[in-house]
Amino acid sequence: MQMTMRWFGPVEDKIPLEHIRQVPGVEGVVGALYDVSVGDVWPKDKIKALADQVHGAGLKMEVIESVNIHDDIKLGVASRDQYIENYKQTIRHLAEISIKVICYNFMPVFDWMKTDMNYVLPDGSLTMAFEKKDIDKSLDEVVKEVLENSNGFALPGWEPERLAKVQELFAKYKDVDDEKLRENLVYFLKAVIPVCEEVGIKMAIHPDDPPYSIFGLPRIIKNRDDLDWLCNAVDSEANGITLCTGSIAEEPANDVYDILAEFTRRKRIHFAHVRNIKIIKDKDFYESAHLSPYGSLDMFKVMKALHDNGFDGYIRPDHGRFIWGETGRPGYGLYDRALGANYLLGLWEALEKQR
Ligand code: DNO
Ligand code: MN
Repeated sequence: MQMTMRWFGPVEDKIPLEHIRQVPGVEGVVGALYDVSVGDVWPKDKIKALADQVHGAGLKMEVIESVNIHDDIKLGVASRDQYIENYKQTIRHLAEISIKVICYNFMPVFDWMKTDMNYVLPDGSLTMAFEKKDIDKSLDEVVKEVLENSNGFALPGWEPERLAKVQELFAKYKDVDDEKLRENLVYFLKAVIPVCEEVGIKMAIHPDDPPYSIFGLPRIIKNRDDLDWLCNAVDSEANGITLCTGSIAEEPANDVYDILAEFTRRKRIHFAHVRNIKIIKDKDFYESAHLSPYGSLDMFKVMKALHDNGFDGYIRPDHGRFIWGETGRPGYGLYDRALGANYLLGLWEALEKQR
């Protein structure tokens, strides 16, 4: 198991690598290039420069989050073949600098959805929350609010240039239902997985966040059966999962511990995002501190499901609240992620010693 933290690079992240290096037990960062447009090949020299910088700070970088998928691939239009060729080239470039896992997602139009980026908890800390009443508004209104409330940061998967055309994007998806989206994912995986096998990289899909349809968009990575379908669709270890406990738990019907156990056993969880969420009511929730008593998940059971089934991948505390006066990119407070990482490492140490 390798504990990591996400780092948004020298321009986008105000947290210096030197500070991440001081978090006990954190061995590496999960990185990405943020100045390459979705769909373009990631240039080798840029990846190398990023890796050199991370290594220079005494940290590893073996996971990329995310190499995002161009909408044309999700839509299944003719131009997808060129974008898939580009993706394969990016995989080859990443393998050359020893990347082992690529996290990606297959959510149409936008990545994760939260309705409140600065939700105030009783102890005065700030977190992200999702309340259904806030997405019952018009699409334009919701998108505008998310972009305005992101504290001036470009959120992952929420590129303002792309979302400026959100209505056009939605129109393109009008004939894409779950079945079609599944076909398009399989088409993509059949093309890239052989390259991954050849160069020793594993793909790891992030579940839909939230794991149910919003704004009528198709959603295909929501629960145990979807993950089972994914694994069987292209039966290769290189076709794997980023198991995000928070995302999966946003659907209260999902049994997170069973899902963790099953897919760890099947050797498909290459990367784990471990965070806790607190269900407020129905499916409304906020992202709580990591400790079990603060959220709806039992984090001991989460870590035990990974541990007892032989988890040997990368892990990171997914999100962190803002505490101790820190501000910045919503969801990525350093202090709370550091506390989370150390809590998870503590649980892991206990599990190891009890073996
Ligand atoms: C939120 C993250 C997601 C995740 C992507 C993976 O902060 O968990 O943005 O990186 O969905 O492709
Ligand atoms: Mn996640």
